[in-house]
Amino acid sequence: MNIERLKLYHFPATRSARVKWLLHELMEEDEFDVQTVSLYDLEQYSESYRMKNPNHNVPMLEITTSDGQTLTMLESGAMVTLLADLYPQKRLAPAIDSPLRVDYLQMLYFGCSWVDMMLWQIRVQTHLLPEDQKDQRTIDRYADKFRNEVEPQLADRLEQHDFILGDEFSAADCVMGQNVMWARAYGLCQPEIFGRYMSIFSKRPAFIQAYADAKQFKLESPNRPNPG
Ligand SMILES: N[C@@H](CCC(=O)N[C@@H](CS)C(=O)NCC(=O)O)C(=O)O
Repeated sequence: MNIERLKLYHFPATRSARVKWLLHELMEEDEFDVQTVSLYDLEQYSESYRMKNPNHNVPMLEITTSDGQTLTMLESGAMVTLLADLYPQKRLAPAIDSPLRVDYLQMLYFGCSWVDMMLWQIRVQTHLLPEDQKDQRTIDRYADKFRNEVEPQLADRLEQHDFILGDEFSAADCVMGQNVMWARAYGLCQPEIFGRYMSIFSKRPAFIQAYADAKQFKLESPNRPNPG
C-alpha cells in the first residue's frame, strides 16, 4: 500500500493519543494531519462524523492511498499495529516472523482490550455516567482486579527493563504508557516503578509533541450522553 497522506481524528489525552504518539515517533509533524474532534461539544455525534464513524468516538484514521482511495480505521489498537508495521525502518514493531512478535502482539492486545476494558469501566462509572447510574461495586471490582492482576505483570517487566517489551521502546509502549498514565489518574499504578517508566518515556520528543495538548482533557468530561 502506498500512502499519500494520513489524517487522525483526535481528542487530547484520550485513546487517540496512543496513535498520535506513534505517528510522531514514525514521521515528522508536517507529514500527517490531525483534526481535533471536540468531544465536549459533542462533535462526535454530528451527522457528518457519524456517517464516517458510527461508534461516535476517536480515534479515527483516514488513510489516503496514492491511487486515490480513502481507507478508514476506527480502533486504536488496529491503527497502532498497522502503522508500526508500515514503517519497519523505525523498528517499533518486531518483524512478523520474529519470535519477539509473540510478546509484542500479546502486550498490544492486552493493553488495548483487557487492560483498557478495566480502565474504561472505572472511568465510566466514576466520571461519565449520570449519578443515579454509577455503581461503586463495579469500580471496586475492576480497581482490585487491575491492582492485583495487571499491575504485577507490568511491574515485573518494568523492574527488569526500561520498556514494556525490553530495553527498546516499541509501539506497545504507546499503548501501555498511555494506559499507565490513565491508571495513575484513577489512583492505580502508584508504585514507584511506574513513575520511573513514565519519567523515561515522557522525555521522548514524540511523546512531548503528542501530549502537548493534554491540558484540554478533563476527567469530569462534560456533556457525554452515551459514553462507551
Ligand atoms: N475501542 C476504541 C474506543 C475509542 C473510544 O471509546 N474513544 C473515546 C475517547 S477515549 C471517545 O471518543 N468517546 C466519545 C463518545 O463515545 O462520546 C479504541 O480504542 O479506538
